[in-house]
Amino acid sequence: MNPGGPGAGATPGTTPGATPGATSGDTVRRAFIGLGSNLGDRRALLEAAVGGLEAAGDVTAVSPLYETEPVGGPEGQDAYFNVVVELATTDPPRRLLERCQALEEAAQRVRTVRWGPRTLDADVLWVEGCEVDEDDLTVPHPRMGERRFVLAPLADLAPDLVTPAQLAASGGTVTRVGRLGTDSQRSS
Ligand code: A4P
Ligand code: MG
Repeated sequence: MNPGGPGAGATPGTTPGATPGATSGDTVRRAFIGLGSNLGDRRALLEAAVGGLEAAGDVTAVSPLYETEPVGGPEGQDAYFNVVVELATTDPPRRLLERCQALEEAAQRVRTVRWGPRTLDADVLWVEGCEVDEDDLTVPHPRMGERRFVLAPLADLAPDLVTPAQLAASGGTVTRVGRLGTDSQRSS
């Protein structure tokens, strides 16, 4: 991640000058949510999640759809579909986490083993100007800088936030497989 802007050379995942904690309630901020699915009708589950995120503000962009190799977790899992969604939202990070967890619940996600197969994983990746370091919420997402399944779709939407070197150094195989049906009218 390079949230300081082009050429800032920031440490991946940090936001120089960010105010810790929540945002004020009426400031519209750019935010990115990562969505993944490797169980059930992956495409339909991601499309439903993107639709659900419209309650958080304007969905300003949805990345191309990627099929990605599972990172971590038990052997033999099916491949994931992953996308990143860009929002213009007044929600603070914790409200976005609540929305993500509600979407996972709506997808009837069952937790068995960490990084095990799931109908939906919804993570708060980055919120403009915000850093949170609490027991149940870390923003920017602490593992995003290592993961190509996050950085590739994020770089499609926000080349100002991901340097080519960060993308090249990230791990895991990802393949672009088109787009979700919900975003054909959007610009990116
Ligand atoms: N949590 C803390 N910070 C955040 C945040 N920024 N966004 C807490 C979302 N959640 C956050 O998550 C565990 C706890 O993380 C939550 O209670 C929340 O309060 P979880 O969703 O219950 O469990 P998890 O997702 O299995 O754990 P974890 O460690 O969050 O996993 P990740 O990092 O979300 O990775 N491979 C591919 N190819 N594609 C994927 O999408 N996803 C994962 C999950 C692993 N491998 C993958 C993919
Ligand atoms: Mg998660």
